Amino acid sequence: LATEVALQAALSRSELVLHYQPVIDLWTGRVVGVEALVRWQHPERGLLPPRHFIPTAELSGLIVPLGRWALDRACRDAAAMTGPAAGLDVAVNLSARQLTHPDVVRHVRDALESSGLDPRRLMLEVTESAVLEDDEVAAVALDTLSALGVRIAIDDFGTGYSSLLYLRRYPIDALKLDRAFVSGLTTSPDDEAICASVVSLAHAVGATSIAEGVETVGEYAALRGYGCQQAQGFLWSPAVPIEELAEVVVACH
Ligand code: G
Ligand code: G
Ligand code: MN
Ligand code: NA
Repeated sequence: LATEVALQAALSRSELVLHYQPVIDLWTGRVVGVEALVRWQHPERGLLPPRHFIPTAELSGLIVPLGRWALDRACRDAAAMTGPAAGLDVAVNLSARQLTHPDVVRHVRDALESSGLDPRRLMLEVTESAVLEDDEVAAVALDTLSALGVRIAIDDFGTGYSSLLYLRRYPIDALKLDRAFVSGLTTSPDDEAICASVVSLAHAVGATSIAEGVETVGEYAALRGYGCQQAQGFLWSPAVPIEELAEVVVACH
């Protein structure tokens, strides 16, 4: 695992990069957005996935500057997207520490203003645990962000708890169905029931249903059958550098 000192240095040396995974509208088959996922371009160890350094960032509090960097970068990249990638929505992961940080609204507003990105193109992904950590503070932050026009998604939906309460309490625009359930589609009747239920729950509360980690045509067909609206996964594309995005968008269509 990365140390705090090494990660701090990486952040100041600009060794972090964002890759973008396409999100597909299952009805039209078109790419409608991307999820921004951070990687560390390590000078010796190569490209490191988030699990090597996000836990350290969370524990040390570096997740706040790291997350702010990701937010700024993603907004600027999205605003500058051209050709086949023009106008795509962008989803950015927000950790619990960011969501409950006193300056979170200012950080998001600054990222929008300095990039010129239409707030409606930005979706912030928060986990159930993030919302749980500081209920009242999270509620105020989410309401304020929502009023800016930014959309809010619950990431890894179904893996935390009290999920249903959040739907009533927070301005939720999308539910991201966790990969754990999606990978059981076509093999586990329980996972099939869970996926179908989350999709209809999303529909019932007026939220967009987004499936994660779709790898097979069978999973895709099942989700489409349940009425799931959007999906992402290796079936279409992993997260790719911004330079490759236009090409990937064309290939997905
Ligand atoms: O890309 P990969 O599937 O390895 O990402 C694993 C997880 O790392 C993501 O699901 C997400 O929860 C987390 N992650 C990726 N990028 C960011 C980021 O910019 N901020 C935060 N807080 N988490 C991220
Ligand atoms: O935000 P979250 O932690 O859910 O990020 C999604 C993670 O899942 C990313 O790290 C991404 O690299 C990974 N991922 C995306 N699509 C697939 C997929 O189809 N299969 C698997 N196994 N992982 C995926
Ligand atoms: Mn996510
Ligand atoms: Na997730």
